[in-house]
Parts: sequence; C-alpha cells; structure tokens
Amino acid sequence: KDEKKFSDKINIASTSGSSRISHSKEAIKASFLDSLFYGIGRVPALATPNDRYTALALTIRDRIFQQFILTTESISKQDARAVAYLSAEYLPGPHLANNLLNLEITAQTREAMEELGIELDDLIAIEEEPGLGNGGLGRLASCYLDSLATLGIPAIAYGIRYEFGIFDQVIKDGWQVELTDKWLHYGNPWEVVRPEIAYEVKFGGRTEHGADSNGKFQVTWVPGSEVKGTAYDTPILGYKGNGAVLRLWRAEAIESFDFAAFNLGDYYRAVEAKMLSENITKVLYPNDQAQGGKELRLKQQYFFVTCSLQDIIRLHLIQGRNLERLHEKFAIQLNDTHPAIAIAELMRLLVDVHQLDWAKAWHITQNCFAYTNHTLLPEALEKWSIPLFEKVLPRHLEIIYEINHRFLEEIRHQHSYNNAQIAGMSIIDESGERYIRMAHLATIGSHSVNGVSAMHSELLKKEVLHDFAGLWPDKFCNVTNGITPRRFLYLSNTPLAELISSYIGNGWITDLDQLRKLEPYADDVSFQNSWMEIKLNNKQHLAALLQKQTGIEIDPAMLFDIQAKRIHEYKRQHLKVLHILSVYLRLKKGELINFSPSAFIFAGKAAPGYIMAKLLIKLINSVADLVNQDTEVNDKMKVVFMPDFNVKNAQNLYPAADLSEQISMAGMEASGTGNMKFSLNGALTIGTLDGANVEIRQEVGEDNFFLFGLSVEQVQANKTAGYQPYDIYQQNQHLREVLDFIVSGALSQGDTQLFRPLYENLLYQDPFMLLADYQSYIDCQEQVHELWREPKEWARKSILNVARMGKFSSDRSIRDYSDLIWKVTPINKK
Ligand code: B1H
Repeated sequence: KDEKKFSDKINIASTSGSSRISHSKEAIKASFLDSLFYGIGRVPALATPNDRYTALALTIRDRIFQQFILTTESISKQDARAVAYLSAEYLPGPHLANNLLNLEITAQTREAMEELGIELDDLIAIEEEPGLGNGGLGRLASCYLDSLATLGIPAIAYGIRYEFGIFDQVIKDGWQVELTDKWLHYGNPWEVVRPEIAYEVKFGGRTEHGADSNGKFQVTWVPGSEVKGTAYDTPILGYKGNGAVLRLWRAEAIESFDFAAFNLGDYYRAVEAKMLSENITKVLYPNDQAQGGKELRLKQQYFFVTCSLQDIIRLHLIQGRNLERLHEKFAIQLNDTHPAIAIAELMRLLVDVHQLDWAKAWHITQNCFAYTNHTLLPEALEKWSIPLFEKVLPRHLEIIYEINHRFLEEIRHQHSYNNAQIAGMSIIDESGERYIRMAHLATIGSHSVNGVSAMHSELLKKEVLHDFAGLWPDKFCNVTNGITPRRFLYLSNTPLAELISSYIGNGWITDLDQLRKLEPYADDVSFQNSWMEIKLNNKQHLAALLQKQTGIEIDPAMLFDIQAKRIHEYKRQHLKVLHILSVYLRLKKGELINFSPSAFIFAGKAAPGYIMAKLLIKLINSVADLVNQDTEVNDKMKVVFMPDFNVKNAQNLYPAADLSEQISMAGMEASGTGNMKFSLNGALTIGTLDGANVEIRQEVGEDNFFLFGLSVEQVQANKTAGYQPYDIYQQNQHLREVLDFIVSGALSQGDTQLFRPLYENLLYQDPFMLLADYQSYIDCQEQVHELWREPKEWARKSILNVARMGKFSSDRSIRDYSDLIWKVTPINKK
C-alpha cells in the first residue's frame, strides 16, 4: 500500500528531467566531488587514481540511470514486446569512454576533470574491462546490446557474472603464459547488485512421479543440491539516449540449505557448501570452439538459463499478464547452443511448476525461442554424455526424452522418414556412447534457426542441419553479423570519425549506409591526404604502444599488416608465418627488390590446453626474434606479437592497420567480425572466400579486396580427391625452403625438434590446407605490395572500403533480427 502511494507521488519524467542531473561541466564537476565524498568517502588529498576513476564512473552512472528510468517507464507503459538475449559470453569492453560518447558529454567531462587537475585519459586508461567472453561470439553479443539500446528496442541481456573472466596473456620467452583476470579486484562501479532479484537453482537428485493430493499427475524434482542466483545489472546506454540492461547472475549459497549441518554443529561442512555453490560462476572456460564435457560447464549453463527464465516469467506475471501469452511478450534468442538447455527448462517451468499441459507449453516454448548457430566445427558442436547429464539434470533428461519421442513420432508417421534419417535427426546420438546433441534440441525447440553470414547459413543447411532444413525450410534464415560503429569507429578512431563527419555530416553514426556519401571524395587529393595522415597518426600511436609493451620498435611509415584474432589452426596464423619467412629468405638472398617495408603484427590468445596454438605463438615470437635482430633486413621488416588481445587493445589495432589478414580455410570461419572492424577503419583486406569476407568483398567491390585461395567447393573437391600436402611440398621449391627453415634450428637456437610437430602436421596432414593456398597467398601479397607503391590508389581503395561498409553495422543486424525473427519494434520515447 505504501509503495502504491510512493509511486503515485512521483512523476518520473519531471523528476529525472535534465534540470536534476545536468550535463554541464559545472554539474559534472559537482557530481564528481559528491561521488568522491559521499559515494566512496574520500578527500582529494588521499584519493588514489582508482578512487578518482570510481568517482567519475559513479557520476556517469547517475546520468545513465537517468536515461534509463525514462526508457523503463516507456516500455512498461507501452506494454511492448521485448527481446531476451541469452548468451554465456559478453565482451563489453571498457565502459567509461563509451558511455561518455553515448551521452555526448566527453568534452565537458574532460574540461571538468582538467579544472580539477585530472587528466580524463588517465582515468579511461586504468579501467579493467570485463573479459566475460572468449572472442567473436562474446563481442557480437555486446555489439548487439549496443544496437538494441541505440535503436530503442526493449531488451534484456542475460549472462554469467564470471568472477574470473578470460585470462590475461603475457609472453615469457616467446611462450604464452596465462594470468588470472582481476577485473573485479578494485570493484565494479558500473554494476548494481539486486539482492531481491534472486532465484533458486536445483541440481542432481531424483524425480518422483505420482498423483498430488488432488489426484493430478505430478512430477516432483527432489534435488541433491541447491544454489541461489543473484542479479547484477549493468546499464548499457545506446547512442543518444535509450537503455538496455545486461543482467548477469552470480551463484551464491542458499543460507538455509545446509541448515542440518549447522544444527549438528558442523560449521565447516556448512561453509564448504557455500564455497562449492559459489564455484559455479567462478571462472569462464577459455576454450573457444571446443568443450570437453565438463560437469561444471553444464552447471554454469543451466544455472544462468534457469535464473533468466524465472526472471522472464516474473517480469511477465508482474505486469498482470497470462503465462499462456509469454511468447507474445518475449522473444528469447539463444546465442549458440550454450543456453540451449533453456528449451527443456522452460518446458519444466511451464509444465511442472506452472501446471500447463504439455501441448500448450510446447507451443509457447517453440514460439519464444530462436537459435543462432555460430560454428560448423565438429568439435564445437556441443553434446553431453547421458550419464553426466542425468546426474546433473535428471528431470531435464526426462523432458528431453519426451520432446524427442514426440518429434521422432511426428517425422516417422507424418513424414515417413526412414530409420537412418530418424537416427540422424534424433536429439540423442546413439551411434556409440549416448549423447545429447544440443544443436538438435535448439533446432527442434525454436521457431527460427540462423547462421551468421550468407555463406555460413547456406552451409548450415547443407551440412550440419541438412535434414532439418529439408523438414522445415521456413525455419532457416540468415542474419549476417555486424559491429557497432560507435565503439569501433567513432570511439576508437575519433580523428577519422571527425574527418568523415566534416565531409558528410554525422548521420552515419546511427545510419552507417550514409558512409556511401564518401565515395565522391575517394579521388579527392586533399581528402586522401587528410585520410592517410590520420592513418599515419594512428600507426604512430600503435607503434608507441607496441614499443612500450614489447620493446620492439617499428617505423610508422611501414605497411602495417595485421592479423588479430583467436589463435587457431583453421584461422591459419601459420600461413602468415610462412609468408613472413618467405619474405625474409628472399630478402636475405637479395631478391624481392620491390618489397615495401612492412610491420607484421599479430595478436590473439590461445586456449590454454591447445598445444598446437601455443606452439604457433612461440613460432611467431621466434620469427620475430630472428627478424628484428637481423640488421640486414630489419629496416625492411619487423614482426611483433602484441600481448593480451582484448577489446581495449583491439581498439588500438584496427585504426592503425593498412592490411587486414582474413585468411581462414574456406568454409571454416562462420562469419568473422574482426574483418569488418579493420575494413571500417580503412584497412584493405587480404582474404579467402570465407564467412562474411564473401559479403565484404561483394560490398566493397572485387577491385578493392585482395582475394586468394581455394573456394569451399574446391576445398571439398580437394578433400574428396585425397589431398596430398606432401606433393605440394615436393613440387614447390620455394615452399620447401620456407618449411625446412622452420625445423632447421635457425629459429630455435639449434633445436630442430621444437617446431617439428607443426612441420610434420603441415607436410603429412595439413587439415586446413595451408599448402594448397600457399602460392596463391604469396602471389596475392605481391599484388598488395604493388598497390602500396601507388599511395593515391591505395588511399582511394581505403576510402571506398569504408564508404561501402554500411551493411556491416550491428544496427542492420539487429533490424534483421527484429523484422525476420523477433517481430519487435522500437519503443517511442516521448
Ligand atoms: C564462434 C564460437 C564459440 N563460433 C564455443 N563459435 C565456445 C564456440 O566457450 N565455448 O564453448 C565459445 C565460442 N565462437 C565465432 O562466432 C565464430 O568463429 C566467428 O566466425 C563469428 O564471427 C563469431 C560471431 O558469430
């Protein structure tokens, strides 16, 4: 009753109006001091840099909440349909500078700080980013959240608040060493804990089937253990105004659960239970693309999924709505199969807990969920062994069996599928040890399945989900990935953004297609000069950073040739190494007269257990040592491995690249998004016809893209014909020299064994067909250098690349999802 009175008395629009929390320099200064004094209880004389950073973050957070409250009001007034995005990973990047940009208060904040004797950039620099993801998939989720907020689509993104995110990478003696991530060490001023938004999560135990006291058939799950998930909210501000929320769950012990142990005086057992509970959200699994069927990982997935679904149902019911209309109010997107257990869990919540009948529950479930696939790699397709799954989620196993049974009956009787087809489509893989195929569960339980680039979506239908695409052709669609132009152009390359705006206005920031207006200036000499001058400045900035990080000096006038992404054999960092060694050996022999001085820059983390990837890092650093110390060549080439690739470091790489390396074996990279980030910053791409490269090339024009290598069809034909890398090795003398050099000991103080596994793998297996593409790559690199000798032509193509990147805005991706899959529209905020 009191609450009702309270809410009646407050008019949100007038209360949180701009007169209350102004964006003026004076107001920011005053709020900053308030935050310092009353938010964290510090006086200026004793304030550490982190205190100053925290005070500013709190100052900005107030202003975000102000926008936020307005968005929330509009959403609930309009009873709008909302998106719930379920992802096990997010990589938001540092918040401070991005929030300033989105609030459009960077300039006055800088001045306010200056007047207090504080350098804004120093505060921006000390922020530890939340590394709650491995790579592209997690960053994509964050780009999408940025676009959802910017477009004003009601959205809530659910995930896991890992206490330790992706490890920090340092390089010792050329090897990757992993350090634990300390992102929460100094607190996190951007999040707000919501202790009252918490849900119970059960694990293990058994199920009981029988009639309840009213004689109604009822399944009861008697769990073996229970934990609690508590919500931690981070407001995500879109450009100029709207907000979305990132709600991350943290596992905590349920105080009452081990009450028995407490009463027996077994204090330690009770505390141990608490510790074990909290383990669930301790650490992110650092294995991009391959999971080992770990029990804790399954618990993480179920934990965040059930908290999120319970929250969605609560939000639905507090609006006074009927549960049977859940799918009308929520579109739930599964970011890969990591949250796919949601399909069985929503069925459990609807049938067991809320007592809906199965058919109704299934209708709601199928109409709520949509599934995005991000990979065709067999080792990344999630499957859970039945015994493990049953141990952790006994009730869900029963539900999955029921879903599967009904599905298989349907295809057997209504579609007359034969036994082989049925076995191939079953959720249960029974070809050996029995497994649950999560991609099948996700496909059957969703109304939409999409891939992340045109090519990947086609391959998905042709290969991994072939029979399902035959059964339900309308369920399948494509949404090509995108990136946010706010963070990846405006924020990280502000000088270029400002140059662009001074020619075509700033409409491109929220309508990236407007970059097309740059095309007429591609031949304009003065525009080209300004363009290349900015690039040079960015390269100077990166060179200084690399010098600080690695001690290696590079000349900003060199061609900056960059490959930055997860280290993986399919991405073929070693193909780049072969090229570098080929350049080195030819320079040493006095060949390659026309070679333009180049800096070869790598960045990327390897999964800690991926031995070949770690050996690749060692190889790159060994090549760097050799080349950088060889005075015969080191005015013409340098090699640098930038340590600890993360969003913050990436923001320094993309703006400084001349050439972007996108050289995966065709058919392997689902989309790639680094390719888009480089190109949007004016790098030209050298790449294969893989993932979104295909569409990038289409957009920017064949003449403005360096294409090499086998097509998917050729890769497949090669495989069928019995690919023999050794023959290529034998036939290509130059390639032979390069490969033999790797095991000559020249890179490893005489040790001929160190790189042998890599060498032999290439000669005798070469699963990613480096040797097949080698010559074509080397030849293509010659074309790159030819063009580099024509600075005006290079500048022209660089400008055209940027001008034609409109399609790759995550705003476009989110509009596609909204129209094709979610059927949601932006709220109109008054
Ligand atoms: C992508 C993953 C991935 N695809 C398993 N799959 C993971 C798989 O922790 N795990 O278990 C983590 C990540 N990541 C990437 O997604 C693709 O390789 C890229 O091509 C694509 O651009 C990106 C976003 O769609």
